[in-house]
Amino acid sequence: PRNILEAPDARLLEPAGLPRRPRDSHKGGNGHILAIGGDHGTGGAVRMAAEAALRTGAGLVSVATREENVVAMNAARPELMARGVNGPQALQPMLQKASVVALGPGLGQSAWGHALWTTALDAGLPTVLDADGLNLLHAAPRPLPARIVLTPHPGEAGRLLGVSTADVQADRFAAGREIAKRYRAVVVLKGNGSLIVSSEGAVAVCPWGNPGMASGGMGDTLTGIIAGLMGQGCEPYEAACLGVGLHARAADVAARAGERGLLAGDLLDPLRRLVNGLDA
Ligand code: B4P
Ligand code: MG
Repeated sequence: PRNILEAPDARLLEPAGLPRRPRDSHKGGNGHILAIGGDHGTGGAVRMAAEAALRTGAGLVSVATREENVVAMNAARPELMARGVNGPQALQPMLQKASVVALGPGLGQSAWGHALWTTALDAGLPTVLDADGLNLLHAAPRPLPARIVLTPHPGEAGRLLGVSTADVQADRFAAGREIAKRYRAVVVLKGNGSLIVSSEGAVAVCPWGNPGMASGGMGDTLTGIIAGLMGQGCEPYEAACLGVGLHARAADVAARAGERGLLAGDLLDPLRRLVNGLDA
């Protein structure tokens, strides 16, 4: 496989690719991310995506989730605007205020998750689709927004293609390209050496990251990072390349304290330094 460092899009993995923030920057100009997910028992997933979007520099981050998650989320991270939504009616006004949607972490596949999923996709906003957002797409194909990033791990990629996880891993380039083509989407095929595939089939490979990242919540964090970058003006492919690179490099910094026991939340501090171009 080709290494990103030899690929024409290598520069997109460099944080220097992030535009400098103007002096008169205001929160309204740095993206309003709406993270949607967090069914019973998986509220942590959507919170991690939302926090990662904040630490990537998003101006505002809202969370649409199950009512039961709201008190804890607001207490632990008051910068988040978390609301309990019981269905599409409650979600609509939140979508109207958002500029980018992060859809899927902890969403589940119940009637609740499905209803929020259809409403969010139909809004047509730039969207990062992950986790159960991808599993629902496999179960019930639906038109996607024009600006869309899909972030499957090999298991989710296999489901989207109707093949096994082993088949995906046997030819990751072919699998990534096929998903990008089928859904006219930017695709991040996660795993050791994550691939970023443009909707035209250009491929970049991430040379960073480590096995410590094989722990719960890592993928949710990546979703929030990519959404946060899109909110700050990056196009989907650029946001996906830059986001995967920042995520993996933040994990490499955090893993200096050991790969075993690395938590997704440990990425947030180094992520902030990297996104600002500081030595982590
Ligand atoms: P789920 O149970 O759906 O896991 P999840 O909730 O999506 O977890 P999370 O969001 O935290 O992590 P994600 O994988 O999205 O699915 C897990 C199942 O999927 C596994 O039991 C397995 O069946 C299958 N599966 C997943 N990855 C596989 C793989 N690589 N090979 C074979 N089967 C796989 O995101 C994790 C993040 O960490 C990504 O950004 C990823 O690139 C990174 N990461 C993980 N391991 C890494 C490594 N070794 N090196 C570099 N980066 C790594
Ligand atoms: Mg995941």
